[in-house]
Amino acid sequence: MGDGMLPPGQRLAKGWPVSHYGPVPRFRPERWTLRVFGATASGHPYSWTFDEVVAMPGVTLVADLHCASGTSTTGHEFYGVPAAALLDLAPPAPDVTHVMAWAEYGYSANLRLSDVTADTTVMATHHDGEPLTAEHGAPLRLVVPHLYGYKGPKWLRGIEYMTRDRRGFWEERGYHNTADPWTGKRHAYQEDEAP
Ligand SMILES: Nc1nc2c(c(=O)[nH]1)N[C@H]1C(S)=C(S)[C@@H](COP(=O)(O)O)O[C@H]1N2
Ligand SMILES: [Mo]
Repeated sequence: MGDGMLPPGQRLAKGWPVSHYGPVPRFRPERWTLRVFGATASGHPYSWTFDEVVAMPGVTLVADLHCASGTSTTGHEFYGVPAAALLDLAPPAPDVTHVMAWAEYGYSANLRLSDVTADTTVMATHHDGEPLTAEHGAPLRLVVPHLYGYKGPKWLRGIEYMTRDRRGFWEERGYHNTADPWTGKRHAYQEDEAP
């Protein structure tokens, strides 16, 4: 949004707190790949090294982040590769409706295909002109500013194309499957219909 408005029930945090489940992984460039797999149009998986990802055309995005626990941080400037660009390089099969975004240690978040192709959904390498720090998701973090923070995996390693929806890490643990912060609905029991 970037206009100073916060979603319902959110309060502004001081600075940029670090919040995630589990340890911060160490980046090993020689072992690192970004994979696209599952229901690709070609039937084959795709894989890129980190150097190949950073060579893709990048965009700058100013975004606010909203954690479902009730804190928001505003005015982040992210630089990175639009997620839509990756979908152009590795097209999904026609019946793909959702993706699972996978991170180190098995963290995952399910997204509608339309969340991924949104022009504000970016695989960020930089924040406010500096490389992302490890605790904020280096080397690659999915930024999905129109959804609660748990839909944006730090330490992104893969995109799985799915022909139907499946719940990710927090979605399996009682958090809302859609995660639109502007509805104020954080929990699975507030879902209108079974996913
Ligand atoms: N890999 C991974 N990514 C994650 C999480 C996590 O536990 N593991 N937590 C998410 C949640 S709930 C939030 S609110 C944001 C917090 O990002 P920050 O620490 O940069 O503020 O990271 C998201 N990405
Ligand atoms: Mo969060």
